[in-house]
Amino acid sequence: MLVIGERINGMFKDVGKAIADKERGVIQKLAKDQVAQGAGMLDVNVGPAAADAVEAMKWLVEVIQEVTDTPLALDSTKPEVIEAGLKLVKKKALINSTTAKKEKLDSLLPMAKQYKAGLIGLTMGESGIPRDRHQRSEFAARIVSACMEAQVPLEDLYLDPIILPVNVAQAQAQEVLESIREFKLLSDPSPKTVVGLSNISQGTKSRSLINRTFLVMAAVCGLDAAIADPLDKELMDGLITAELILNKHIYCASFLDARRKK
Ligand code: THG
Repeated sequence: MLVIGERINGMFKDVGKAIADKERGVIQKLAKDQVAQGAGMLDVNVGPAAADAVEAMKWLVEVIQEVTDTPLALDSTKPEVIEAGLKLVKKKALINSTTAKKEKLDSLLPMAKQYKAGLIGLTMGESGIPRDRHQRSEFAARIVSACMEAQVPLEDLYLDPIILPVNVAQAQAQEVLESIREFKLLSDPSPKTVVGLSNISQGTKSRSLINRTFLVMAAVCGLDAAIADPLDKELMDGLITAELILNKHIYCASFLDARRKK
């Protein structure tokens, strides 16, 4: 499974402050540490407070790329912020994200094509957050057909069923797991699937335990990628162990040491 490091997000106090005060070292350490602990991609989100989001995205992308060439997921609700990042990336990037709304698809699909970027499709539309697996599939199908029309390769599409916090929307977690299975049936080649893992535990105690348990369950359903915290060692060990049991790698007595990043 691809782990997309979630920590470079202005939603976190340390990162919000680093963006405001231009503290390169704070961002560069988070970039290096996440990669060292197993992130195959880094999410980059300037957060809600950034005074000039376009400038903040440019600064983050440049500062991160000075210390790693790990690909970046450009995370913003504003297409102009995403495009500012796309202009600077050295590796194939992931646009995070479009929704099934027409105006979002109309601006982000041509961007994915022009910059040869991957694309996350959040399965929500005009009516907002999906109610159940059926609405998720409906939005997913709209995103898949829009990609086909715009000639964005389906191999580049990651569908996101949208995880909600288990303390306020308990029944949704199972809907998300079913959606991960169902999205695979929408097209050939299948779209990939991704979740923003830490959403599930927002506002709860035992965050790490809830995140780790859900990630293992989602792995069984065939989840391809998770925006998650690779600095959570127990999360990463849980994932390695789930993938062992799913026969993704060969057992040996030291399977954890063998798969852990040094
Ligand atoms: N799907 C996609 N992209 C996403 C999400 C998603 N990007 C953002 C988010 N969801 C995934 N990333 C995070 C990052 C942080 C947290 C949750 C998800 C988080 N932050 C602490 C909180 O809110 O309690 C911040 C507290 C602190 O300062 O320490 O939980 O679903 N495509």
